[in-house]
Amino acid sequence: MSSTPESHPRTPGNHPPADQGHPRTADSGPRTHESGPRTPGDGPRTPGSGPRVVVIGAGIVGCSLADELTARGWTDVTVLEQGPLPAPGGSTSHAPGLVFRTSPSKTLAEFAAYTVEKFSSLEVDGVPCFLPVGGLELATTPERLADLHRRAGYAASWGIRGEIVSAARCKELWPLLDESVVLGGFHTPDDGLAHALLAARAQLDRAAARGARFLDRHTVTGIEQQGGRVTGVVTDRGVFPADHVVSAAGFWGPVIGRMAGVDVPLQPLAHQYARTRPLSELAGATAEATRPILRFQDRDLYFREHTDRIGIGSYAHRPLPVDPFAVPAYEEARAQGMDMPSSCPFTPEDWAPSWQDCLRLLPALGGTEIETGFNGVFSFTPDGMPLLGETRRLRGFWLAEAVWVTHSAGVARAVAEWMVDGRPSADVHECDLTRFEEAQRSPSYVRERGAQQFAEVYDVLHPLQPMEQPRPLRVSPFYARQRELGAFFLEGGGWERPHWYETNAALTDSLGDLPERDAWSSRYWSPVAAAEARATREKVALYDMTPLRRLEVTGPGALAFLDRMTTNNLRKKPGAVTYTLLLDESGGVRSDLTVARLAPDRFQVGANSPADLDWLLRHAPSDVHIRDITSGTCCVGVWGPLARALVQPLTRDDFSHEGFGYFRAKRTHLGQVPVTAMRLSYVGELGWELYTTADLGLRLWDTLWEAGRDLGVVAAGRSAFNSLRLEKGYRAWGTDMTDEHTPFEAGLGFAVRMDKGDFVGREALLGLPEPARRLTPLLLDDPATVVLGREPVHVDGAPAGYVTSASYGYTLGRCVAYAWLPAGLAPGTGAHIEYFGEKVPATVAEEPLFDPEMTRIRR
Ligand code: FAD
Ligand code: THG
Repeated sequence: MSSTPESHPRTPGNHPPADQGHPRTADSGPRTHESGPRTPGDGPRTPGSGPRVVVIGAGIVGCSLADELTARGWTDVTVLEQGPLPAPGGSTSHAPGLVFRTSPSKTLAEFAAYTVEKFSSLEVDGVPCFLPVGGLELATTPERLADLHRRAGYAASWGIRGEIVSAARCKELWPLLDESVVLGGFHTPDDGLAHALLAARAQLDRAAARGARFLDRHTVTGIEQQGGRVTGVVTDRGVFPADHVVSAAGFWGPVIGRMAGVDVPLQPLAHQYARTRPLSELAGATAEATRPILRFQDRDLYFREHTDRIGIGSYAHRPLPVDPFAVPAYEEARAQGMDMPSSCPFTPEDWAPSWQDCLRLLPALGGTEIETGFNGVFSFTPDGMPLLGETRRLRGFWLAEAVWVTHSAGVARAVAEWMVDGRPSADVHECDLTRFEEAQRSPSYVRERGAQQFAEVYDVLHPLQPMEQPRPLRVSPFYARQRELGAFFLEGGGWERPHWYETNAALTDSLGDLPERDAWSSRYWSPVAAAEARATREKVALYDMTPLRRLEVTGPGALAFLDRMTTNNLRKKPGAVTYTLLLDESGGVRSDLTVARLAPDRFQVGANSPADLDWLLRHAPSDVHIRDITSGTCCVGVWGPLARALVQPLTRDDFSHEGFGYFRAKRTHLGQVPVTAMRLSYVGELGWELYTTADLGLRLWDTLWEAGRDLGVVAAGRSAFNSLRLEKGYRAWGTDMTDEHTPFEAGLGFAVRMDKGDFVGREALLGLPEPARRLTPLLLDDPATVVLGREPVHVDGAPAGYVTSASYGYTLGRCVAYAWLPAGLAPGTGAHIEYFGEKVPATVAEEPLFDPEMTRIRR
C-alpha cells in the first residue's frame, strides 16, 4: 500500500544482492576492514530481502536507519562510511548526548520520546545506551521562568512528564548550583543522556545480524542515476548498485546532495564543547553521571557530568559557519592535528565570556579549569527542523539529515516506515524536505538563516516571531501601498505578510474596551487587528492573499487526475469552485484545497505548502501539466457586507448573488485589470478572491482602493484574518489538522464524497471506526483571557489534548481555541487550558461559532 507507487518499486520477496555483497569495482574489489572493526556484516551473507538500499553515513542516523529498515524486513542494506568505525568522525563521534525531549514541535517531541524508549533498551557489553538522569532547565530571569511554564505546557501537551520546581529544588537536584542566581527550573525526570556512539554501535550490530553490512573507509564520490531514478552509489572503492539511497551524511549533506543534483538546505556550524579538570566536589564519583542534564538558556549554556568532571556546551559565541565542501577527510584531519573531521580547534577567545557565566552558576568551577575543548560541527537548517524524505528530482534518493541525536531514533523509524510502507506513521510535514520555497534554498539564504538558528537556539521565541534576515525577500505587488498604510509585517514562506496596518489605528477609538492582554500575547499583536476584523464584518476590507499557493493544472487528463487525487466531487461545469481534500493512502489529510474549474481542461488549485505541489507532481500522469503560478500572480480578498457594492461598479459582469453564486469563478475585468474572481471567503463574509498577474497587481489594488473609498474600505492583515477564520471554524492545514488525522476527526467529512468513485485514501476511510478524537472548538469563559496555540487542555482535571490554533474572536467577544480532544464532549462541557502554568476555564462550543445559517456569505 504505497502512497507513491511509482516512486517505491517495492519488490517483495528476495532480491539478489549485488554480487553477494561485493560491489562492482573497477580495480581490486572491496577492501574488507583492515582498519575498521569486524562487524557481523563482514562475513558471508545470505541474500538480503527487499530492494537494495545504500545508506551514506554511519553516524547515529545511518545506524538507526539500518536497524529500522532491517527490522522491517528490508535486509539488503549497505551502509557506506568514509571514516573508520566505530567512531567515524562525524558529529555523532563527539556528541555529549543530552536528550531534552520538550519542544514546541509535537513531531520532534515524539521523535525524542522514541529515542529515549529505544536507547533505554539498548546496551553494549553491559553498558547502557541511555542514562535516565533527568533534565533540568533553569530560569534566572522572570521572562525565562515564564517561558519554562510555557515549555512545561508543551511537555504536557505531548505527554512528557515534567514539573516547574523551586530554586531550592534545583539546588537539591544539582548541589553545585548557586541557588541565589536561580529563580526556578523545569524538571523532566525521564530525559537524560544518550551514549550516541554506543547507541550507534548497538543498532549497527543488530542491523548487521539481520544482514546489513557496514563498510567503513568507503568515501562516496558520486551518485548514479538513470531516467530520474537513482541506480547506484560510487565510492573510491567501487560502485554499489542501489534501488534506494539514503543520505545520512549529517552536515556533509550538501556535498552528497550536489552529487545527486539535489539542494540540501543546511548550514554546518561549529559549537563549542569543553570539559573541566576533575572537581574536588565530585571526588570519588564513579558513575558517569547522576545529576540531571542541565540547561542555562539565559546564557546559552548547557552542562553534564563526566564522572568527576563537568562538560559544558555553549551557543553563546558568534556563529562559526563551516563550509562542508572544505571539511578535510579523516586522515587529512588527523594530519592537521584535528581529532576528527567534525571537530575544529577550540577558540578560547569565544569561550572566555561564557566561562564567567559558568562560574556564576556553578561557583565550584572556580576550583578547576578547562582541560579540553573543541568546536564541534553539526547541521542547522533555515527553520531548525530536520530534512527528511525522498527527493522528487531523483526518485529513490532520500535525505535523513540535520538530525540531533535526540531525535535520531524517531527520525530513523519515520524514514524507514516511509520507505517500506510508503508513509511514516508520524506527521512529518515540518521535516519534509519539500517544505522550502525555491527562494529559501539559495546558499546565501541557508547560510544566514542557519546562523540565526544557531544564535536563537535557546532564545525565548514567540510563536509569531519572525526571522530577522534576509528580509524583505518576497513581496506582493501591493507592497508599496502596504508600506504607505503602515503595515506591520511578519514573514512566512519568505513572504512579507501584513499583520495589521497602523493607519487603521484611528478606527480603534470606536471599538469600546478591549480586554487588557498579558505581555506575551500582546507581542506581535495590536488592537488595530480588532478594528480591521470589525471593518470586515461591518463594511469591507482588502486582504493580500498573494502568498496563498496557486497551482495551474491543465491537460486532457486534468479532471480525472484531480478527481482521483481528492475527496470531493469535481465533475462540475467550468465556473465551479470546490473545497476538497488531499488524502494519503491511509486516509490522513495531506492538505485542503480549493479547485476552480476555469475551463474544461484547466483548473486553478488553491493549495497550502510546497509539499502539495510535490505530491501532485509525483502522481501526475503524462497528460497532466502542473505549474506553480504563485510567483507570477497575485490575489486580493475583498470581503465584507459591502464587497458587492465595491466590486460591481467596476465591471459589466453580473456580480449579484444570482449572477455570481457562492463558490463560483468568473473571468472579468475590474477597470482595466483582467481578473479571475472566485466567490469564496476564508473569513466568512460576502466577497471574492481576485486574481491577476503580478504586473497588474498594483493597478488592481489601486482600482479597488479607489472604488472602496466612499464605502470606508480598509486594508486588513493576517491578525484579523486569523481571528475571523477561527470564528467561522475554517481549519488551517498543518496547524489544526495534518496527515495524522482523518477528515472525519477533523470535522471535514462534508468535503468527502464516498460515492463519487475511487480516490486516493478512499479505501482506508471505508474501514474506519468512529473517531475517538475530534478537532473541537472551545470558547474561553473569561472574555479577558487568551491562549495562543499548543497549550495542553484538561478535562475533568486530567490532560485530555492540546490546542491547535487560537485567536481572540472579536465578533464573539471571546477567545476561540480549537483543540484535539476525545470525541463525544458535548457542547457546554467544561475544560481548562493551561496557559503559563495557569488553568484557564473554557467551554466546548458548538460549530460553527459564527453565522451558522451562512446568511453573511450566501446573499
Ligand atoms: P554524523 O554523525 O555526522 O554522521 C554522518 C556520517 O556520514 C559521518 O560519519 C561521515 O563520515 C559520513 N559521511 C559524510 N560524507 C561521506 C561520504 N562522502 N562518504 C561516506 N561517508 C560520508 N545532539 C543532541 O541531540 N544532543 C546533544 O547534546 C548534542 N550535542 C552536540 C554537541 C556538539 C559539540 C556537536 C558538534 C553536536 C551535538 N549534537 C547534539 C548534534 C548531534 O551530534 C548531531 O546532530 C548528530 O550526531 C548527527 O548525526 P548524523 O548521523 O546525522 O551525522
Ligand atoms: N482560498 C483558496 N484556496 C485555499 C484557501 C483559500 N486553499 C487552501 C486553504 N485556503 C483551504 N482552506 C479553506 C478552508 C475553508 C474554505 C475554503 C478554503 C471554505 N469553506 C466553506 C465551509 O467550510 O463552509 C465552504 C465549503 C464548501 O462549500 O464546500 O470556504 O483561502 N482559493
